[in-house]
Amino acid sequence: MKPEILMLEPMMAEIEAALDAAYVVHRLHRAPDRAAMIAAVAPTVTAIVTGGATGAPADLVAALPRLGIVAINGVGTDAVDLVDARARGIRVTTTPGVLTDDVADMALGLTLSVLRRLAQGDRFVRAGSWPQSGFPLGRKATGRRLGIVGLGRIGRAVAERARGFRMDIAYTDLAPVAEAPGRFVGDLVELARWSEVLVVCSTGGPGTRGLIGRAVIDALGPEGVLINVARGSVVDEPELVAALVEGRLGGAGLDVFADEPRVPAALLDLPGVVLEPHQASATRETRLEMGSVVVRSLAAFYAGEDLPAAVV
Ligand code: 8YV
Repeated sequence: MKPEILMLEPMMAEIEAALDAAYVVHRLHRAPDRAAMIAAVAPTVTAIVTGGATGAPADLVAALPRLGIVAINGVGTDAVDLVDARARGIRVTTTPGVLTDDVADMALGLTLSVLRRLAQGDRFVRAGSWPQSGFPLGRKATGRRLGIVGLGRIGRAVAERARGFRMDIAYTDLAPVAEAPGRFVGDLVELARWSEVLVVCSTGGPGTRGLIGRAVIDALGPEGVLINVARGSVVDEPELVAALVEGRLGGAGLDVFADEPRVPAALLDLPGVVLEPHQASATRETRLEMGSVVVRSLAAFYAGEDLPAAVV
C-alpha cells in the first residue's frame, strides 16, 4: 500500500511524476472543494508537501491526525508552526543550499534593474516612446555601498556577487558572523543610513516581522534602494508604499509581498519600483534540485532513516 501524501502547490512535472510513482498524491491546490478534500483524506494522509510561503496552515495540520512530516519545497519555515509540529511529533524538512545562488542572483538582478532602470527601459521601448522622448538617467551600480540584512547562506552569496561589482559591504544580524564578507553594524537604522542599497535576506516569521519600518526606510532615504528577496512580512508594507509614493525612498526591488499574490496597487505605477512574482528560486535547474531534496526527504521518512534536511 502506497503512503498517502497531501500536496499544497504544484511542483515540476518530473518531481510530481516521482511522487506519483511512490505515493498516492492528493492535490489540495486542485480541489474544487478544499474542506471536502481535507475531510476525505484526513484519516489516511501522513505527509504534507508544500512551498516555503504556502507552509502548512495550523487548521490543516490539526485536521490530519496521522500527519508525520511536512516537507517544505523551500528554505523558509515561517509558514509552519514549528513549536506545534514538535509538540505533535511532526517532522519538518526544507531544501537548504540548493536555492542560494538563484536567490542571490535575483537580489543582484533587482539591484541592477532598479539602479539602471532596466525594467523601465524595456517598458519605454515597447511603448514606442523612444523616438519621441529621452529616457531618464539611471544610477551607477558599481562601487555602491550595499547593506545586507541577515548574513545567512543567501546574504553571503549576495555579498560574494556584490564584490564583483566592487561594492562596499556591511551587514547586520543577531550577532557578528565569523569570516564575514563585510563590516558588522549592530543597529539596523545605522546600517540603513550608511547603505545606498539595502538587501533583505533574513528569515521571516515573528522574529523579523515589520523589521524594515519607518525608521529604517527614512534612514535609507530618498536616494536609497530597498531590495527584498526574503519575506514580505519583514517589511512594513504600508510604510514602504507610502515612502515610495511620497518620494521619501528612492526605489525598491521586490520579489516578495505581505499578501501574495496580491501587490499593493499604488506600486504598479511607480517607475522606480521593480516587482517580481516571488520567483527568486524559480529556475528549472533549482526547482528540480529542490524537488529532488523533497523526494529524498519523504523516502527517508517512510524508510525510517535519518532525514537529510530536518528542522524539526
Ligand atoms: C519558493 C521560498 O518560492 O524557499 C522559500 O522559502 O519561498 C521559495 O524558494 C517556494 O518555497 C516554492 O513555493
